[in-house]
Amino acid sequence: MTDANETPPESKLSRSKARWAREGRFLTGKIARPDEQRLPPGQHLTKDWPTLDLGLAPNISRERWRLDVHGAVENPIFWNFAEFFAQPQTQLLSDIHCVTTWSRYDNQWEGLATRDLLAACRPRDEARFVVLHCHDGYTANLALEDFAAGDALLAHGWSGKPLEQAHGGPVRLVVPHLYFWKSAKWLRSIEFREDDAPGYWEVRGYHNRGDPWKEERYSGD
Ligand SMILES: Nc1nc2c(c(=O)[nH]1)N[C@H]1C(S)=C(S)[C@@H](COP(=O)(O)O)O[C@H]1N2
Ligand SMILES: [Mo]
Repeated sequence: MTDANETPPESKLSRSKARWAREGRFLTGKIARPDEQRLPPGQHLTKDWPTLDLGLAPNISRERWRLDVHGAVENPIFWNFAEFFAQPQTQLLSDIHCVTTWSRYDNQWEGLATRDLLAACRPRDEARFVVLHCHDGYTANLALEDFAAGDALLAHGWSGKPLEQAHGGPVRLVVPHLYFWKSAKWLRSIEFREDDAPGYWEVRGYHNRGDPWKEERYSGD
């Protein structure tokens, strides 16, 4: 496991993905609306579920896992898995859209809705951004409104089973309306901030928001 304060690793895939951002790979130049078209522009459907990450796949048991919620909140949280599991449970069905062009429909998630987390930690008025910190050193940033979307959750279950380590278990974020790189795996802490702080891909040429229907793949778009 990498200490999350170290510089996260580069890999063959992360170098390719940084190059794709410079080249504007996969861009179709089309815009679509989610109520008119289920598959965003430039995406293709897959039935299996690829794994994409920096290649570390940290092994954190439910026993060792903790969630640290801090920053601009009235009520900082430090939960173990049992305390996290005792929070209100939500089941949601949603589609995945990865910026490398695969999409996967009808993923069945179970966990804590981000709205319920917000009710528990109570962001202060000045909080406008959220940064997710992960056990492999990965980070992702979101506007508070995107984090608070009604279908966003901290997932511990997938298809009725515990979320697999390869897909970010014990707990990952799922934000279905943005490209999947925002959905941080192996979640360790959640930081609420006044100012934005671009994450791992956002400082490597990827779009700060990442709306798949607007094809917000790269920051140079
Ligand atoms: N901690 C962490 N979260 C991460 C990543 C990562 O490298 N580390 N990769 C992101 C990217 S680019 C994608 S596409 C999805 C992939 O999730 P999956 O492997 O479950 O398909 O996780 C996202 N969350
Ligand atoms: Mo990705």
